[in-house]
Amino acid sequence: NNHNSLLIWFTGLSGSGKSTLANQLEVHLHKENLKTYVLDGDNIRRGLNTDLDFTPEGRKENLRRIAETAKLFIDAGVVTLAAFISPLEKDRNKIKEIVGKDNFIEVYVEASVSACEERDVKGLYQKARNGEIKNFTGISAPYEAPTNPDVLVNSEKESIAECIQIIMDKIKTKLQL
Ligand code: GGZ
Repeated sequence: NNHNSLLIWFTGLSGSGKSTLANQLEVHLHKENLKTYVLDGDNIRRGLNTDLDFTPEGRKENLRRIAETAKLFIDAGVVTLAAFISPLEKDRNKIKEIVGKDNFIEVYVEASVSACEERDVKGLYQKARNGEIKNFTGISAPYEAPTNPDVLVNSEKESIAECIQIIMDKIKTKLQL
């Protein structure tokens, strides 16, 4: 396929730092003259996937469509960064199947529920505790941590800069930069 393209898939709880890392990584990738695009809840769940909810079926279809979309971006030669909770192992396996293992890096952004809840940037954890939001990952819906991710970063223990460094090393190896 296109040897300068790749899907970097971030999985982790709401508020773990997936989108922050994806957005900062773009800057580093641009310095390597790579074309990039970030797919996240803001541009996908509000557009293509507005019809989908957070039930297990809704998430499964959300992630399937994202994987198919990412595949097109990869075909177009774009380093694609996808930041979605993607809580279930079987759904993540399906993504790898759709995109193909060769073009794929799975990054697990580890952070405990208590740390994410303490940050609660959007107030969603509080709403989940109140019962205003149902099926909330980490509170009332499961998160299955990846057992063998390509990259593991811990946003509680490591700074953003350290996480970026770890992920960039992996990308550079994969793209032979
Ligand atoms: C989890 C939810 C929920 C529920 C709304 N559970 O921190 P955010 O706000 O910006 O990111 C979360 C986003 C998760 O959507 P994903 O497409 O990444 O999820 S999945 O991969 O599981 O399909 C959160 C917000 O949507 N949000 N309701 N019930 N997160």
